Amino acid sequence: MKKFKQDIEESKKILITSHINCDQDGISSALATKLLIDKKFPEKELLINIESELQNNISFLKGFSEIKTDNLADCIKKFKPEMIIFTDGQKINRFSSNYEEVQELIEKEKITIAVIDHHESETTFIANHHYNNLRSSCAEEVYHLFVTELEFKMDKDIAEVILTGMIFDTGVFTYKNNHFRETMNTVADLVEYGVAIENILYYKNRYSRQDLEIISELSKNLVVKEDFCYTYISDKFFKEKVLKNKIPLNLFNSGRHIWTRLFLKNIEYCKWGFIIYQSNFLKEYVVTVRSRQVGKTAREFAEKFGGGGHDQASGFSILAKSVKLAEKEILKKI
Ligand SMILES: [Mn+2]
Repeated sequence: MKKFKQDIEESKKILITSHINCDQDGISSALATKLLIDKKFPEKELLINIESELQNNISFLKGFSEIKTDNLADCIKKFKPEMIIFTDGQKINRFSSNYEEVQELIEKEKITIAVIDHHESETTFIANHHYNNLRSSCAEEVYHLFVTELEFKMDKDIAEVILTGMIFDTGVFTYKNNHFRETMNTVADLVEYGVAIENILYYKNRYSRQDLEIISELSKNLVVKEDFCYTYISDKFFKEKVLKNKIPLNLFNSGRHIWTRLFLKNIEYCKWGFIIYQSNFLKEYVVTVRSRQVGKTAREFAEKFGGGGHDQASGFSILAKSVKLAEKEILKKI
C-alpha cells in the first residue's frame, strides 16, 4: 500500500467515483476518500463524480453538495485525472452506463486505477491497487486503508462520513458480520472523534408526510391471519394519490419500503407477510413478500406465482382487474 500512497502523491488530479444506483455506503466511501486525501494533500485537485441519482437522506455529510453526477466517461474526458479511485464495487460495468468507453480512456490515457471494495464478487478491473478485506462496508475499508495502514489524519467530519456508510450498510450493525469485533472497535474510534450516532440515525429514520400517508393506508388495510399478515394499496388510493401525482412515484416507493422494513415481519406473532400494490403499469399488481427465519420462506411463496428472490425477501407480480381480485387469487394458493 506504500505504492498506493506514492501514486496519490504523484497525481495532481484524482477522480473518485462509486457505483450506479449508488447507496449510502458508496457515497460515504467516495466522500471519505476525498476528504482524507484532501486533508493530507490540500494542493491536489480532487473530484467526486458518481453516475447515479444520489440518496439525499445523507446530504448533511460534509462535501455532499460538491458531488457531480455526470456520465463517467464525459467526466474523465473533461477532468483528465491521472488517477481514478473506484469505491464500493469491483466490476467496471457497475460504474457507468458506457463503461467500455471508460475502459478505453483508462488504457489510452494510462490512468492509475485504485479499487476499494468489500464485496465477495469477482473483479473485472485491471487495477494498479486493489484493497478488499471483505469487511461489512466499504466505508470501513476506506478507514482501515487510509487511517490504520497509511496513517492519514482524521477529524470529526470524516468520522461522521465513515460511520454513516457503516451504519447504512450493516443495517445498523444487525447483519451477519465476520469482522464484528473489528467493526465495533472502529465504531469506538469514530465516536471518540465526537460523532453522534443519534444524529446519523435521525437522518436515516426521518419520515416525510407522504411516507406517513402511505404507512397509514397500508396499516388501515392490514389483515392478520394465524401466522401471516398482508395488506395492500387500494385502487382508489393509487388512482387519486399516485396517478394524479399528489404523491410522486419515488415517494410512493419510499413509503412502501418503510412499511415493508418496519412492519411486514413484525406484526403480532406473524412469521411472514406480503403487500399488494399497483405498479405504474395498470392492472399489474406487484407483491412484496417478507418472512422471518422460521417457517415458510418468502421465496417458496413467491415461486408459486412465478416469482423469486431470497429466502427472507422476495416478490412476484400478478395480473388482475382490481386489487381485491388480486388478493382473492393470492389467498386461494395459501
Ligand atoms: Mn457497500
